[in-house]
Amino acid sequence: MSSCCQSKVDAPGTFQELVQNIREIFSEPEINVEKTKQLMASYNSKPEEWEKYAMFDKNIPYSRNLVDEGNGKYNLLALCWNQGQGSSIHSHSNSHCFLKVLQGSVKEEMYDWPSDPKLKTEMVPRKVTIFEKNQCEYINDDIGLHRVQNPSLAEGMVTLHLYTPPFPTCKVFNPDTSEESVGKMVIHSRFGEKVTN
Ligand code: CSS
Ligand code: FE2
Repeated sequence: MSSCCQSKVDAPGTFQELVQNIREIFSEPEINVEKTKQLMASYNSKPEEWEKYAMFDKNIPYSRNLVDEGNGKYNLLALCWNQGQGSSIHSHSNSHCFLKVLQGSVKEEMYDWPSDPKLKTEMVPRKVTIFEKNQCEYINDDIGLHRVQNPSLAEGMVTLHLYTPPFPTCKVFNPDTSEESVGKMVIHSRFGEKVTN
């Protein structure tokens, strides 16, 4: 067949339907990156459908709220970013990372892996992208490293992340020296209930 016949995904009507549809496509043995991206992008974000997970915490840059564990195959998390806050430059521990924008706009800086951390060179982004509400971004360690930020000083940002397989730690990098350390994937709430860490 010469022309492309990409299978279309039906847009989930609600956030709960999105969570359910993700479970369904991850019940298949192969991970289909394009299909997952399309599915996540096709959900039209409505705050009233996911706000029970979106627990902002003024005392930390961003909170990590578990929405679903996907039968141990993936973690689905709603991240709530305070105004102007962001992550460190980080890796994704050989997992797939999908990031869908639920509220606000996301600024992503993408970086190459440091060629030699012993050289202690400053890290300079390879690319800077803004993702708007409902868009879905994908990254893995072969693509590179990134830093995710809420560029707004007025509004909080909410993003939905799917990590498969789930991972407990990642590598974080000092932007001034490219030195590497271990970052822990702390969870602040599970299924809408606060966790006491
Ligand atoms: N890796 C960060 C968010 S950017 S993908 C985290 O999950 O905390
Ligand atoms: Fe990330």
